[in-house]
Amino acid sequence: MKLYSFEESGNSYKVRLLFSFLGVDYERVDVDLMADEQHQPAFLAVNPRGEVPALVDGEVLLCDSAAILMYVAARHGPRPWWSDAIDEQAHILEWLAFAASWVQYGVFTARAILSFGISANGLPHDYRGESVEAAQMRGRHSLAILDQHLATRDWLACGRPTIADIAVLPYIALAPMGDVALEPYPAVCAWIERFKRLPGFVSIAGLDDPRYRR
Ligand SMILES: N[C@@H](CCC(=O)N[C@@H](CS)C(=O)NCC(=O)O)C(=O)O
Repeated sequence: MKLYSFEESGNSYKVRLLFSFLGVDYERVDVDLMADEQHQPAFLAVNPRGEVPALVDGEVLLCDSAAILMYVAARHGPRPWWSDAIDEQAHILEWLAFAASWVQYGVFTARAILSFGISANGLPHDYRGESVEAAQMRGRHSLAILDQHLATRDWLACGRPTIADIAVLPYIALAPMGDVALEPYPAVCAWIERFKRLPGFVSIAGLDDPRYRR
């Protein structure tokens, strides 16, 4: 399997985490987002969306982290990271959707603006019309939702670590890079620490030092 990825991309990191947890070898192709390689013809021929991650597995091409997580987890499972039970699958999908909406347009966007000096996807990198305050507000709201959910459970779905946790955790744990503090959310902080102790966990720049800037 070939993974198109960028070192500091949290969405790419999700897939690298799953590969590491599974102990699966893969070929990694770096796409430099800061040099705009994602918008050059060579990469657009792979992923017309101009985004990483993208995964190629034989004839299969997948251009979204949620789809890639599901595909890889199912191929190497379905348990523990995915499931063969339809109710568990639906609960995992609830959180994959949360990652692609609340998280992407909340803490993801605040981090992109403040730590990378760029706007979020779909806009030119130098577009300055996006509001960091709105992204931070949405980020804090999503943290409150998560904190309430995790106050009575260790993992987001199915009573075990799944791709739901892998999809949601990275940008939440990186929220301080967008000046969104985690301290007011103790259940979220405990979940992040639990996740870091999973065998095979790998880190990303900014996780332990939120002052990290591009
Ligand atoms: N829905 C996509 C979003 C992927 C995404 O946001 N990718 C970012 C990096 S984390 C990207 O490639 N941005 C391109 C750009 O900023 O031009 C997914 O979950 O994979």
